[in-house]
Amino acid sequence: MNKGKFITFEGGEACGKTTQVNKLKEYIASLPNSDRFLLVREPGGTALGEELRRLILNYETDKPTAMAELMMFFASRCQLVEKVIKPALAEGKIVIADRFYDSTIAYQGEARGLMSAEEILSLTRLIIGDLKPDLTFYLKLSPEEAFKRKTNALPLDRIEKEGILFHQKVAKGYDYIANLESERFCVIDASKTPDEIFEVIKSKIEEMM
Ligand code: T5A
Repeated sequence: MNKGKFITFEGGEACGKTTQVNKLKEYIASLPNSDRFLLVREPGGTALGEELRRLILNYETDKPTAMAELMMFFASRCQLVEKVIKPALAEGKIVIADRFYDSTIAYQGEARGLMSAEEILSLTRLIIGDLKPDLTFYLKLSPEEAFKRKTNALPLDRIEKEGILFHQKVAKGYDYIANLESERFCVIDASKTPDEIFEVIKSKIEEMM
């Protein structure tokens, strides 16, 4: 039985997740109970997960098939959940993850066209059990706007290099799951300034605590 809380950040490329997670890190550091928080990222967050991240995002020699890619994301997630997230939640920590299974629904499910959101959710339950975020911040930004932000950020990884159509499907996948599990979603207009976005995030987290 979880005693802690599980918060995730989601959104398409360049929606500003890293910017917000960094702001949150600074805010948490200023709190008297900062050791109650744990920040992780996906793919990654464990030694094996970080190796998988390098392979998933930058391995060009023998590109994974869509299904192989899906399984690599799940391998990284499984390691992170069992070794880091579940133990931390059992200790009563607030775990904050930069991406989780909603990314798989949007990228592999919808954009790669591998399977439906419902099938990804079933697979998720099979692999990591019934762990589900208590709160998900979805930073919603149009792919067109995201592409403008990306022009200065080089080099791009394998997934970032996919075209606009792919990223439009990613957005569709996010909208679908945000609607399906609306009780845990906080949808934020990511075209606002970083400070405006952070105010929403901070007040939601304070409310939850
Ligand atoms: N993936 C991941 C899957 O396909 N399936 C999965 O199951 C999982 C878990 C992960 C990749 O893997 C894929 C998704 C990803 O393609 P990543 O490094 O985590 O790779 O990639 P992203 O999360 O996309 O990281 P990015 O750095 O691309 O985007 P961020 O973190 O959303 O954006 P950020 O904060 O770095 O900002 C991007 C730019 O925008 C500016 C920033 O200064 C920066 O230049 N910016 C703003 N500009 C204007 N207004 C704002 N509010 C701004 N906020 C930031």
